[in-house]
Amino acid sequence: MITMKDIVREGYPTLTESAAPVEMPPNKEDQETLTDMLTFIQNSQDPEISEKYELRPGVGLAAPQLGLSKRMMAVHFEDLNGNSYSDGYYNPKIISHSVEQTYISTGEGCLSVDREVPGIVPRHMRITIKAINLNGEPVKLRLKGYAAVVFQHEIDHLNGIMFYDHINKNDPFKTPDGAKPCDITE
Ligand code: NB4
Ligand code: NI
Repeated sequence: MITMKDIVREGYPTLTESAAPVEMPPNKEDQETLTDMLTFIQNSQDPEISEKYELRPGVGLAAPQLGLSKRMMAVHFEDLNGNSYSDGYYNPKIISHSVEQTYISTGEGCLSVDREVPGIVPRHMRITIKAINLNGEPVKLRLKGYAAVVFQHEIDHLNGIMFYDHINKNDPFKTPDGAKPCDITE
């Protein structure tokens, strides 16, 4: 099973490189890795397992965080409307996005970053992605708000981008014009 010792931290080259596409159909090793990544996230949210194995909680993980420069990511979370997302994706691609932006009001963190980096991380409010899911099926997902933010954080890792690269250096808590937070219900 994946534990925190398998997650690389800042300075590890795969975190700032653009990852390579995964050959389709995915081979056994890639299927197992992506399945293990999804299991890690589920374990990290389980009070017993996360305590036993000292796992930091997460809602997503990307293969570059395991030192693997491959375009694979997994997510396991529920958005504010109770929609749950729990799957792995090969070669996810953002095919369109809104001009409107959003952000998590409390900022973002990352399992590969062992420090707090305060500030607003502007994200697209709506994105449409195409990908191959864990079962090998092509999927097209239209995502909004919190779900869109989680997928953007993971897809950024596939392009060597860290959440803090988006924070306004001069005014970290500046909210983008017209942007609304995605984690607070009106
Ligand atoms: C990825 C997220 C950072 C911002 C928002 C959040 C947590 C991560 C990083 C967007 C994506 C990991 C991957 C959480 C968390 C809420 C849901 C359910 C019950 C605890 C869990 C806690 F743990 N980020 N951690 N950071 N990343 N919400 N939740 N809760 O997931 O670095 O690239 O279990
Ligand atoms: Ni991250």
